[in-house]
Amino acid sequence: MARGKAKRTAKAKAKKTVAKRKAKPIELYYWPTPNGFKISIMLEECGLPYTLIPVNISKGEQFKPDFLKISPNNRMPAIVDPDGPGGRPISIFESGAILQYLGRKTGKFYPKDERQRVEVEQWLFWQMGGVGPMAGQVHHFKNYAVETLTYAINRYINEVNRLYGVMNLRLKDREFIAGKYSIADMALVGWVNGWERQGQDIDEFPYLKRWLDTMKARSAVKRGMALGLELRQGIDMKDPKVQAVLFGQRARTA
Ligand SMILES: N[C@@H](CCC(=O)N[C@@H](CS)C(=O)NCC(=O)O)C(=O)O
Repeated sequence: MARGKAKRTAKAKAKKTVAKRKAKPIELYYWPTPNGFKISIMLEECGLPYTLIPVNISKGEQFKPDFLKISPNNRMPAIVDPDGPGGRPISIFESGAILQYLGRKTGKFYPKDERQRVEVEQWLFWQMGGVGPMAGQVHHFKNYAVETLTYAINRYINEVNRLYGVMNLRLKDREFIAGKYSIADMALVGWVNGWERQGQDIDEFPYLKRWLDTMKARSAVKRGMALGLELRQGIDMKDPKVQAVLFGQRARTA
């Protein structure tokens, strides 16, 4: 085959492959909560095609054997990327790991430069180990627990207050938590947006408030945080059936 023609054929083939790749949506195992929003926001920001697979955690769908194969910790979010490394499917659980994967895959919102990457990772892990779990405990003891445990409520409200203070100071002289907009901001926004339910007053934290407004004005963030909200309508977290599924879980042996 003539060289020019061979080149053109190779180019056309490559184009076809790209088109094929684009056509394979990422499967998003999801329920509309702050942890779920992290991934819907990232997918929206990157313009990646995805299919929504609801995991109704109030009904125990997180314990379905097929889901546990993807997410052995019986928690959403999780993803399956049919076009993973080497062109083979990959499944990922843990929202932080998913954000990093999507950041590496797309080259977006997760800088390659080591210093900038470390900045992002510090704040991403700070969210994963701090803001998420602590705000989650406030939600539990303040809003869901059938017993009122003042000590527990105050302990977690205070810890979230401390964390918001850290974030507020950090944002005093930078627009986003790691400087430039990144996956760390996406990990935080769904949680900070719940400040009222967490017994906080956002006016105490002017820089954090400014950041939250900036975040919520982004159209991908709006779309990400609106995804599937209708699914959880009418679910009462104090319903004993829901509480039996979600609270008091203990080790499973199989
Ligand atoms: N560290 C996990 C936490 C995920 C998580 O806690 N997900 C909750 C909803 S926000 C869940 O799936 N709960 C189901 C259950 O408690 O059984 C992550 O960031 O992905």
